[in-house]
Amino acid sequence: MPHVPGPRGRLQDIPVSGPKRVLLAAPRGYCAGVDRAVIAVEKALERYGAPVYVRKQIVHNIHVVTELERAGAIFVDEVDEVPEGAHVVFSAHGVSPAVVTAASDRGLHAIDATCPLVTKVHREAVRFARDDFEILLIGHDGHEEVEGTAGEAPDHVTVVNSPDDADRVVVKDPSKVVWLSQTTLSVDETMETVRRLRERFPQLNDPPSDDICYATQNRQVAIKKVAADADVVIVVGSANSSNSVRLVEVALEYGAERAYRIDYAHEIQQEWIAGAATIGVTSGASVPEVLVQEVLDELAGAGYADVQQVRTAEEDLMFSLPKELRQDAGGRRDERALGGRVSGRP
Ligand code: 10D
Ligand code: SF4
Repeated sequence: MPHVPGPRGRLQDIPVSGPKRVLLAAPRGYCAGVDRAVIAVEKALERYGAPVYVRKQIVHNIHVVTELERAGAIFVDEVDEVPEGAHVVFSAHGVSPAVVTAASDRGLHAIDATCPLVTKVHREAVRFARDDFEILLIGHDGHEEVEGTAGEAPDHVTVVNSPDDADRVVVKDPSKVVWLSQTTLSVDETMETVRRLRERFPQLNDPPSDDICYATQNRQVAIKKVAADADVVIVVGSANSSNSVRLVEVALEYGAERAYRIDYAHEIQQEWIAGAATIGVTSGASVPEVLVQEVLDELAGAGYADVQQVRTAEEDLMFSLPKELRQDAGGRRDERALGGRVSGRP
């Protein structure tokens, strides 16, 4: 079923003390890695025809996945579910070398849509493991990105889930330890985890550069500013989207009385906005802008038609497509593959 916006006018326009307004965080929504991964699936469908298989959700957004399914993508959990010889796209969150090998053993044509900023963390893991460091990977156990990064050097990596985990983790040689992280964590919580690790292991090494990516950081900075002036914050993003869920937590920590995550505008409940003069709105890095627009329309119907954008950074990063898609069928370089499309960008 194609997504159709829910009925308008569900929410009532109840007066509050003072004028009603929306503070719309910017940057929000699609990051460069998500844009590239979604285009990669679209291009693979265009070039090879349906079906194209995708290992795991290409990005953690139910709307994106549903739309790509309608276009002919088939999402699977593991490569052994893909028919031999077929095309398979690896998701933006990355894969371990074991998955690459399993795909190749099966004769699959793999298209690697791993975000280059995730690949950067993989390379760091490989390098520190080669130099025989013990790697404390701060991230959420079971998240695809953490599985992929840890899989680069399983004998050297220990996952640290939380600041409390930092107090318990055991290392063999405290003089040769480094921390790395998942790209989509809360910056503040990660710094607290590092602080506690360093208390226990003073010789702890830092990553060569930030592992939490620019998009995650920018969206957190923007929602902090919005939350300070908002009664309620609404975050558009799916439940399994780490960076989206972090935005709810950050909003609550930085002054919003209430904060909610939704996939679609019709999920907004009347009681969430009751008495609110200012509603903050943002969206995770895997969320198309059309879903935010639907939220703004829904809120406008409840009297929140005054939308003020709060911008804390400009973003213009774009990644070229996965190398497997950069040549056209005749072996020529596909110029359309350079950069990303602009639709869906904030
Ligand atoms: O759960 P998450 O925040 O890592 O992923 P999502 O697909 O929501 O956002 C894009 C982030 C990626 C692909 C990890 F780098
Ligand atoms: Fe890449 Fe960051 Fe987007 Fe993840 S959130 S896909 S690391 S740019």
